[in-house]
Amino acid sequence: MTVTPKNKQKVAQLREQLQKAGYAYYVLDNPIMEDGVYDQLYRQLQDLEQEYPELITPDSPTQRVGDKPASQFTSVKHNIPLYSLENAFNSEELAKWETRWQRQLEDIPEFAYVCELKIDGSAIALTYENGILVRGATRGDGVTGEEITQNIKTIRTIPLKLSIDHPPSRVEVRGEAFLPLDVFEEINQERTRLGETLFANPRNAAAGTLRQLDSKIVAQRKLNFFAYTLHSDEGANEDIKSQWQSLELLQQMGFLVNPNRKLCQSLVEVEAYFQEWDTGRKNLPYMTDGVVVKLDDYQLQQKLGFTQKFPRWAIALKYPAEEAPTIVRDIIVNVGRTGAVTPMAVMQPVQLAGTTVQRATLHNSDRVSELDIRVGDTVIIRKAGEIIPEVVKVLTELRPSGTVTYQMPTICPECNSILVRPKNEAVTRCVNSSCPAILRGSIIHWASRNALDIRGLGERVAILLIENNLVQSVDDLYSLTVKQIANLERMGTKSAENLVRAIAESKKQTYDRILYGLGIRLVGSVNANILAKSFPSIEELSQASFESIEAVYGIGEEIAQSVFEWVRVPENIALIQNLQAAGLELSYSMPASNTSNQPNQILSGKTFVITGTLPSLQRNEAKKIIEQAGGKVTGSISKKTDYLLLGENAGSKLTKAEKLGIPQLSETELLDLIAEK
Ligand code: 1X8
Repeated sequence: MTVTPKNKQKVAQLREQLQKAGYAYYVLDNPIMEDGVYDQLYRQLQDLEQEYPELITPDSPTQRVGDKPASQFTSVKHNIPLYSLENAFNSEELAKWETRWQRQLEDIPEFAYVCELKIDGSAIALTYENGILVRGATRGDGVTGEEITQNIKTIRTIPLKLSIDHPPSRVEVRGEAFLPLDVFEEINQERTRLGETLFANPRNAAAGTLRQLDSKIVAQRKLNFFAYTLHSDEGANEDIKSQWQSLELLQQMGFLVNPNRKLCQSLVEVEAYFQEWDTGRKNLPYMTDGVVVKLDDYQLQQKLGFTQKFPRWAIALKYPAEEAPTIVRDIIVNVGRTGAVTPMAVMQPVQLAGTTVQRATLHNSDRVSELDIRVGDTVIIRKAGEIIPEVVKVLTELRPSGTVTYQMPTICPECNSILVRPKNEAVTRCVNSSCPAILRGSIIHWASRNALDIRGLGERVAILLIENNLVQSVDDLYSLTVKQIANLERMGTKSAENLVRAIAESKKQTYDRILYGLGIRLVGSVNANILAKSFPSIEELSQASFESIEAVYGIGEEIAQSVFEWVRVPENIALIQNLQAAGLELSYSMPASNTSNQPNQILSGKTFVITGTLPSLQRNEAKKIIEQAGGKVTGSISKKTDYLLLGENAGSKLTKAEKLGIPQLSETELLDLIAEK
């Protein structure tokens, strides 16, 4: 078939639309197109390209994932070497650096420093010719790297085509490819399950991912990229005279540039930035290990040049290592919500990255044998991905005499059933589905921050609820009453009210969080989000074919299998029905949906008046809760008032309500009413 001008134009239009939508979604984090529309346009483009392969260009959005895995990578020499950075670990070292570069110069000009976050990833170099990405390479040893263009194209924040009008004939863009922390953790969880060695940090995980031969696997890993260096052909960008300007140009070109940069006039300001981000970094979804300080002015950079190893005009100011030695007091096992038995070291408490740490994961029995960790050992522990501490090393030279090799238990410490270790899995499991540890783990997971986020429902309370037979499954949480909880050990009315309220509030959580909370094997929060977007209701997900789940970008075969099986288990089907009956919405509601579709409209048509000080709720909170349950709150008592919500020190409203015979409700009664449906 010959290409008609119409088809050619259509292909160009589709590419432009998809490119814009992708940029808005991935770089700006501000979508402009519905996912379904994107998918349809993408398919149209794919179909046209299949029909007219001569129209395929390397910058087409369809070319982000390659057809077949590479058999090996070829090495490439970098046009300009990639230097590493000199490190400074404190203010003195930073000050020394400033003195050093200033001594190089006859006279010191006015200058500024650009501060950027140092990303714990893997440096890569991208080459664009006439605005088109032609090559991506790893840093390698700085002089020679590996060509990984196909893998790099899977990173959605790397433009396949620069979005500026007259791109220089050749530009090289450098930056850091990195894995978001949640993805890093999911990869390690998966590796634990498969008995593979774990990535020690997101940097290793990113580097390992970039060197995957199969770009389909790379695409699933959701690498991201921050651009931070721009080199263009001699004279091509004369307007760019500084690092700060180059970051702005990179942004215009369509790259993701880290927004947390700062132009500083002195080391005092640099240190303030460093301190600010020592706290701030804990809230970032990616790992940083310091701050990069660069002299802003290109002329000054050029004057200073490079040593054998480093640029003289830049330095990395690093955060202290997050590793510490301590002594193992005991080795125990923890049974998780999947029944997986995780060995843990209980240690002499130690300060690590600002928190006191007492337990560290040993991952699985293979890891225990590999480390040969014993009670009494001195070990090095580290916060992996800044979240779960792990034992990285045993200092055997410090081992006291008389220690014995640790043996994993053969029966479940919680229910005494025999533990199993499936062939070709590294994980030991308790397979008794009524093991209290599994229920406890499911409840804790359900209430966790990225799931339903129920404050006050942690391990202690989960255990209490289970031991008192109040909860046999997560859906039972939604029928708990203040009275039931208040009777439990160390609870009291106040905490019970808070908990019932938090549980009721959690009904409003979005579908993707609920999906994550269900704890389907291999479905972490990232995958739950993808699944929820692709199948915007649990019904759609339940009815989806295995193939259609697997076809979702980012969802691999094993995950698809796990989901496909989960939605077919009768207990799970019942769980979903019970959750829906409790008022949870397992779908994305349409923005225009009317209130009659909303869950739990128990107060529908009822008018409330609030008076006095409520024991735990603010007035506006109470109002919100009533309104969310379909009720209305007015300011004064009349014959139309259905209930008076009564707090302490009520005044004339109470008198009037009594006169009119209007029923009164306490905060507790209100919350119970809502919780009971
Ligand atoms: C390494 C890194 C740099 C930056 C951020 N993260 C890194 N890991 C940056 O400049 N924003 S620069 C750099 C290097 O030159 N080796």
